[in-house]
Amino acid sequence: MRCRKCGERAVLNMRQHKLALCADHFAEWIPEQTQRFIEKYRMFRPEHRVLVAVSGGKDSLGLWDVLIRLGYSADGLYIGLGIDGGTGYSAESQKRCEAFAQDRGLTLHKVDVAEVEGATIPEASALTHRGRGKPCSVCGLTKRHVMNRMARDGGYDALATGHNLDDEAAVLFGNTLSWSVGYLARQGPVLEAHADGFARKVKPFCRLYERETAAYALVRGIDYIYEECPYSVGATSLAHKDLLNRLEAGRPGAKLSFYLSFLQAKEAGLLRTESQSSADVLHRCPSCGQPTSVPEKCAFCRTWDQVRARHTVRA
Ligand code: Q46
Ligand code: ZN
Ligand code: ZN
Repeated sequence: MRCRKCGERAVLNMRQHKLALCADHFAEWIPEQTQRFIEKYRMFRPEHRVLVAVSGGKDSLGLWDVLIRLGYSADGLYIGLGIDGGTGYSAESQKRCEAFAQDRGLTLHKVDVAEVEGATIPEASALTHRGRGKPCSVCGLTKRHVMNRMARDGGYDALATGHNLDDEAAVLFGNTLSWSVGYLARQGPVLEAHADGFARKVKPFCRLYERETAAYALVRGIDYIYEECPYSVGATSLAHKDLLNRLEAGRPGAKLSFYLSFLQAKEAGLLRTESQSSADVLHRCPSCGQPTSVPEKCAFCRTWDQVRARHTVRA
């Protein structure tokens, strides 16, 4: 297989785009595509400040690399979850993020959950009834809260995450299976900061296949953590990814067209009433000040109050 642009040996054949590229041209193509999506979905402009949530994985570090290459002012945010899983997952991922930032002279904000809140994510999960023994529920809640707080307090115009097309298609598939209208209404490349105190969230890689973001990290020589979080094993989203990969194998482009058709349908007005009604009623949490759908403490504050109360009793 030869590169379509220069005839050199291709490193990746993207059947869905009928495009094969060599390492150099592929390393150029990814930022061009990302810039196109940033503009198309009006994610942010050159004068804006962006906060990139980095986990040490290929997607988030790849995204940070692309944004810097495109000339954007982008800082990183690493959230220490205190997950070990026998591989020192959190410690390893933090090292990769720190090394990435240091080598390039970039600013990395770090928030260690155990330091700030008094317990690691697995400890907190064991002390609450959220998520039936799996820490993902407490983890997701905490990450959303910290990302929002850091973006808001740091005066960033947008919070960027490294979600790729495989992630987005799997979430879309799950939400479609259960017809979770509220979640469907909120899914997309941009989640507007519709309420005061909510940061604007953007996903510049949402149209890139996972094999493309992995190949990008490789050709750019980015040192990322290969291991997934140990708790991601057995997640429903992985089963959905597997199903979609089988669809894609038989019909290249199936994943992309599933996602893009959804965005078009949404644009055409599907889900409109629901999205407006669910976004309208927002209160301010009396404890942390973040917007919440209930007229009392938000789920984050209630959960961590419970964790601290039980932690103290046990100690
Ligand atoms: S939610 Fe669950 Fe992830 Fe948190 S505990 Fe790991 S798998 S990191 S995206
Ligand atoms: Zn080439
Ligand atoms: Zn709160």
